Amino acid sequence: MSKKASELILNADGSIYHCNIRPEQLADLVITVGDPDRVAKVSKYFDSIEFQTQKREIVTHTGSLNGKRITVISTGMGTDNIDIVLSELDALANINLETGEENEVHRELQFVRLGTSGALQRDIPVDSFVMSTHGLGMDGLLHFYEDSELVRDIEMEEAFFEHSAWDDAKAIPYIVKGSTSILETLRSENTFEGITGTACGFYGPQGRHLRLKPNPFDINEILSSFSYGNYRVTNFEMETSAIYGLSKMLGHEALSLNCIVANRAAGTFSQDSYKSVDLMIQYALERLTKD
Ligand code: R1P
Repeated sequence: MSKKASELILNADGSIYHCNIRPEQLADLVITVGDPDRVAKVSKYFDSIEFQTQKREIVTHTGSLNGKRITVISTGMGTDNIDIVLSELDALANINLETGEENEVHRELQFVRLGTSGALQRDIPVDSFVMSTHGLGMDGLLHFYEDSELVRDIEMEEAFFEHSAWDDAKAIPYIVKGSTSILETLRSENTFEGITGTACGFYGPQGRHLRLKPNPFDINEILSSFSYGNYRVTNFEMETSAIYGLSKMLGHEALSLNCIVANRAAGTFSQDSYKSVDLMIQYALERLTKD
């Protein structure tokens, strides 16, 4: 089915509307980061950079390391931006931009988020790294797509509804599993694993009380006390559930690795989060590009 100009929007140079990228400028391995300044902090470790662009908060560098081609792109904060970036990168990979037709051969992308996050469990210290076995989305994005139940873990969702007595006035939570193969690539004695809660904001939606009282006030306790089999909720951030849900619906692999900059249970914050994030970047690049 071809697309109207208002649906699949291109810039004058043929690049896609928000990301400003043409298909040949996108690598199959895509590292996503929230902070635009983090893009150069990743690509400085590349052996070479072949392409750079920026539009709004979306900064992109494509290059290679140890013979592996990589695109690193910033999404900005939140799942609304993830909807834009993931949809446009998939279009670059799987739609003929001249005809608007879907390509006959599917091109699979691998998304690895290198983010920052707050731990919800006291035993996960600041400056440690957490991989998301699942994304637990409280942002509602996936419900705007038909057939999202095909990629969601419905049984785990039901266990969470029962545990949390979730209030219907808010977006219904959804749960999607991450890529097992990328998780195994990144797993070591230096990594923690668990369900990552994805919130639609930083303050009220993550239970932070400045002047306005959050509702529910105890969202962190609701999450940290939930377990399902061997899984527990380890951390809170703002992108993973949407990355997992869209990736899976579009036929891609995705895994989030977050550096813990705060421990919400202990009330602590990293003394040097820039250094910890840099160590996470080096750790991930080494594992993603070794044979
Ligand atoms: C909030 O400070 C931002 O930091 C975290 C959250 O998910 C949110 O985007 O991730 P990034 O450091 O990757 O942006």
